[in-house]
Amino acid sequence: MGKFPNTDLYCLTAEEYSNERGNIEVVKEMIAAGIKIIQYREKDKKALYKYNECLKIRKLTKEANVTFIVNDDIDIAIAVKADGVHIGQEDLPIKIVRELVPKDMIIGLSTHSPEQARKAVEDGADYIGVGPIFKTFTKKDVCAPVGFDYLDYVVGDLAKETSIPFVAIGGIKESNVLDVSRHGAKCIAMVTEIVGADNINQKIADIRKIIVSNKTNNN
Ligand code: 3NM
Repeated sequence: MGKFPNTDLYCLTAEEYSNERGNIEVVKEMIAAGIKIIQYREKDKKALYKYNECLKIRKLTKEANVTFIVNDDIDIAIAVKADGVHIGQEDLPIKIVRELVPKDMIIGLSTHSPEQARKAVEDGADYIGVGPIFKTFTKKDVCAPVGFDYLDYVVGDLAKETSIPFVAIGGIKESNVLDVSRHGAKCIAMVTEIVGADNINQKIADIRKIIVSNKTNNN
């Protein structure tokens, strides 16, 4: 099983929302801003194109000691020696993915309900995505927002039974991240809010200030 890093922000690529910037440029900016986990997520590109981009991102993330996760494509994740792969409810079962990947590879799973979270734990996922917390247009086939009810379940009841890391995702912005943080999400994922920012470094710094202010207030 792979080890999920202890970090506050989880960034994902989405070139179509990146203000004309390429994924490599965006990833470099994320790394320069101190991001510790990056997922390559491109639904509509061809395998060879994705493989070539992932090779470059693998090199950049390795040099910076950043965890690199590939969305959906187990073969590309293995081929570029990514740290992990992230899959959805309609992809191959976790147990099968575990048989295919190197033994220390991180396997993440998107979940949208308490039942899916419990099954992910049973099946041996290394971390789960919890969402969509708010409405999002970035993931095309996602279910309706789960709101805070599902996040509260993961932070509360599920955490009593297991210590599986989780990442809150879906419609999270600088303007609502404080609420997500207050509900107990320690790691928060954002796509468009970060890749679409005019200044990625500044956006990440501003979001981090908000997350830290919540931690400070709780102490
Ligand atoms: N997964 P944005 S929502 C990739 O709920 C993804 O599993 C989701 O994009 C889930 O931050 C989502 O732009 C898209 O709303 C999140």
